[in-house]
Amino acid sequence: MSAPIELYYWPTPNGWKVSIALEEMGLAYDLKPVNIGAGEQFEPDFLKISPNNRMPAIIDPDGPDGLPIAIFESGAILQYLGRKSGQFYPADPRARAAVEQWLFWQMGGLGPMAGQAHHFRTYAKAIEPDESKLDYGKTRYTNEVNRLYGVLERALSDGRDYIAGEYSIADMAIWPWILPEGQGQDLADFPLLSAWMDRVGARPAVKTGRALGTDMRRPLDEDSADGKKARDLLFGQKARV
Ligand SMILES: N[C@@H](CCC(=O)N[C@@H](CS)C(=O)NCC(=O)O)C(=O)O
Repeated sequence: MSAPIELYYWPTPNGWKVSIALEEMGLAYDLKPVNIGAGEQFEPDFLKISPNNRMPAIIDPDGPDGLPIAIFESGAILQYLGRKSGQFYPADPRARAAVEQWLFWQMGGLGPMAGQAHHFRTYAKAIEPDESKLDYGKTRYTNEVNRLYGVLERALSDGRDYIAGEYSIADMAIWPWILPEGQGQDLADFPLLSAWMDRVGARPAVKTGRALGTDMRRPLDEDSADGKKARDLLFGQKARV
């Protein structure tokens, strides 16, 4: 039996992708919390693993050549775990391309756009007291997330149960990012997406992965010294060279 994978993690949508995948694939892991609200993502040892000062990241002590391997970026981690376990990432080139297009769609579109929607709708008012200055950003990203929900709804309209056909790492990447309340969306407008959310969310591994470390997280819009410190750390970043 191989040594547990080290999971560098904080309970956020990008973190959940990997905790869900590890649970689904039945891979043993050791949780290594990275409190991004307290600045632990800037610690030199973590930056050696994840030079972008973002979690999630993993170290697999038992890499492809038998040596340890460190990986950052949730999409790359999902692909790695899918290859390692031989699950949820089909080897057939056509099926693999179908999974990858949705995985990259999440990484380059839904994740960043939904992240900005959360920022302008929830967190920015604690930084910019003049809320009228937030209106353009709020509308821009809320509309874009609405468009992206529509893309998922149309994809699911051909009767498929999962986004790339069979259940895959693409579902694991997208599911944690459908958070209608914080993104200004109403799932009643997207019945097929809503049913897919329930279908994926009912999986025991998804429930376990989604719940990992829930008690560690503090709301970023919290009116407290910790909340302010977290916002300064997360939203005031410039190059650190
Ligand atoms: N593209 C990256 C994004 C990861 C990311 O944005 N992680 C956030 C939390 S969801 C983070 O670690 N933030 C720390 C920071 O902003 O300093 C991935 O998918 O892994």
